[in-house]
Amino acid sequence: MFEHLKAQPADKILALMQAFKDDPRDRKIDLGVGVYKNADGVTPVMHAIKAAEHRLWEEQDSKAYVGLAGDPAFADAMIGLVLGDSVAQSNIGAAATPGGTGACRQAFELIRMANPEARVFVSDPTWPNHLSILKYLGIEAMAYRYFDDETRGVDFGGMIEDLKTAKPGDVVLLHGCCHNPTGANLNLTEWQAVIDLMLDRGLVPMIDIAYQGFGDGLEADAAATRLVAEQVPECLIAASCSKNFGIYRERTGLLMAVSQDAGQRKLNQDTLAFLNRQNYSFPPDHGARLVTMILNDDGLRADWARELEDVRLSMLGLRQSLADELQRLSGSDRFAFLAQHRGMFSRLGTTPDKVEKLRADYGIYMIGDSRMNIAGLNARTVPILAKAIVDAGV
Ligand code: PLP
Ligand code: TYF
Repeated sequence: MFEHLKAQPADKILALMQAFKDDPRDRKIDLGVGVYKNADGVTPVMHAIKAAEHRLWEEQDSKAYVGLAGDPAFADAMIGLVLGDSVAQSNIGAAATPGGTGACRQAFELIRMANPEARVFVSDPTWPNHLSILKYLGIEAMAYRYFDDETRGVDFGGMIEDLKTAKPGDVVLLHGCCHNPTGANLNLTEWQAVIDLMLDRGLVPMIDIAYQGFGDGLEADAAATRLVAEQVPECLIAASCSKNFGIYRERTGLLMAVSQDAGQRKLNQDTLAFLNRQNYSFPPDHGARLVTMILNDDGLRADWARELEDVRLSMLGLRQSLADELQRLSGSDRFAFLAQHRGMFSRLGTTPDKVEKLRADYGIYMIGDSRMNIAGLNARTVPILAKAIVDAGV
């Protein structure tokens, strides 16, 4: 049997992570995988998570199974965080999933079950796992223009033009904030235009929100998702807790199915539970429990929000100093977009050859499409990167 297996394409981001580890050079700089790192290059356990774990250790007296959709208290807390009061809780079916990846996977499965004809429109570029999971599930992915190579902003005209080719029932996958891999985002006026188009054409939005709190703040980063959820008849929202709670390996996420028709909720909820059962029975609980505890406790929540805000501001500071340094060294404003982008990533917008040159000659690791993890920088490495970018002729 095993001899029939075919080698599968590797995840380029994870392959780069390994290449970085294997590089013996001291001066190497890792701007690859999307993991937050502080100025010392450490991905810390957040203070509120430590405190919640401590409390959980003292108070938890059972690890028996919870439920197929996870603990409803986790869903309620996350719905509050992501959607605020934009949609009545009674209109939302939700299930805990292993991370945001699990939420995306379950969302795609639900789409395929509900409408096998549906195609999923994805931004060009998007997070590579979107494409690989869609392909694996046999769902047709259609790219819509998104990144403008000239301005390094959003090609909004191209995006709208491409979305106009979608048929009723097709799904539009949108990044709620902090677009991965580009860092370029729609403003709220543009979001409204996309919503109007989706309403006009009967398209179903799916929002992947994996970086709430990393861009313009917890509330601002959720604004677009809320705008969508309160206006469209139905949508799917895949939320990840990996980044904003720093609990990557705990695999914590939530899939929400929002319907303006409250009568639809039970079927949505039951379907999400069914899909969990088919894939892994019960979703992981540890991270979800910590998140619930933090969001429902005023003290822990304030502590968490403060630390998250420090993380956000540190990345904004790095963006600004990199843009400033590049302005100084290149004598031009052509890198100003770095300070406009939001979230963990920016697409530098250079060729694979230059990306390879930066790796080979300077020990700077970014993804082949020139995506940089801004959190991989610090005050010492910003000038090194800026000089390398200019010297390499980017
Ligand atoms: N969606 C996007 C766009 C991401 O960048 C990520 C990665 O962090 C995820 C989803 C899901 O991450 P995880 O499965 O670790 O929660
Ligand atoms: O884009 C990133 O770097 C993060 C982390 O298969 C990640 O989203 C990378 C690859 C992967 C899962 C998560």
